[in-house]
Amino acid sequence: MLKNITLGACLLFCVPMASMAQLAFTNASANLSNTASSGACVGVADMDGDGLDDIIQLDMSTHVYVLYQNPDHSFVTFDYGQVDNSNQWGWAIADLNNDGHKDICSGVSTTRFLNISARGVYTLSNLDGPTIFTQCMSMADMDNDGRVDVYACNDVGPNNIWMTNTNGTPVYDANFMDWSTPACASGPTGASDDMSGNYGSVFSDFDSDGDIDLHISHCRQGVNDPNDCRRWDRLFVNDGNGNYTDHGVRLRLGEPRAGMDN
Ligand SMILES: [Ca+2]
Ligand SMILES: [Ca+2]
Ligand SMILES: [Ca+2]
Ligand SMILES: [Ca+2]
Repeated sequence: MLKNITLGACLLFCVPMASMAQLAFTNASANLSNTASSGACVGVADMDGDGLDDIIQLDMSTHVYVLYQNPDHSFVTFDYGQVDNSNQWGWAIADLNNDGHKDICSGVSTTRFLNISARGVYTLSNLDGPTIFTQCMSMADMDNDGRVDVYACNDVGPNNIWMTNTNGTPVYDANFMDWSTPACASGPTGASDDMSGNYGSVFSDFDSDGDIDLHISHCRQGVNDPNDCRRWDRLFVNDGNGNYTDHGVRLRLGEPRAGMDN
C-alpha cells in the first residue's frame, strides 16, 4: 500500500516536472510580419476575438501596429498610425465598447484613445480630464456595470480614472477613488501627500471575494526616506459595491516604518 502511495505521489509530482524539462524555446522572430522598435509598450492579446492571440507593437513608442495571427500561426500586419508625437510611457488594451474588437488607450500627458471597430478600421481621439505624467495604465470594469473602465498611474500627482459610458467612451471621473493618504501625517517632516509616485498598477481579486481590487506600486524620484508616503505601495480594496478603500498601510505593503501598528 505504501509503495502504491509513493508511486502515486511520484506520478503526481514527477511527471509534470519531466514534462516541464522538455520545454524548449526557439527564436521565431522571423515569423513576425512587421519589425518594430518598441521602447516601452508592447502587448499580446486576441484583438479581434477569433481565438488567436495577436501582437500589438508601439514602434518607436508612438506608432501602433497590430500583427493579427493567422490559423497557421503566421501574422498579417495592420497599421493604426501614430498615436502621439511624444513617446508613450503606458498603455492598456481591452474592448471598451463591447464590439468584439479590443481598443487601446495610451499616454504620456494627454491620454489617447484608439477605438478599433474592425481590422484596420479605427478612430483616434483624446480622453478628457487633466494631463498627467503617465506611467503604467490598466483597464478593468471598476464599477461592475459590464463595461471596462480605464486607469492611469500619474508619476507626479493624483491618478486618472475614466468610467466608460453606454456609448463605449471613457469619461474622466475625479472622484471615483480618493487618492489622498491620511497616514502621511505620521510621516517625516517634509513628507508630502501630493499623491505622486504612482508607477505600476494591476487589477486583481487579491482576496478572492468576487470583486476586483487595485494594487499600485510606488516609488518617487528623489524621495529616499522609506517613511515618506510617496514610497508606500497602495492596495485599494473593493467593498463589492464599487467603493475602494486603501488598505496598503494596514496590510503593511510599504517599506518598514517604525511605530506602525496593524
Ligand atoms: Ca486574434
Ligand atoms: Ca472595441
Ligand atoms: Ca465599468
Ligand atoms: Ca476583491
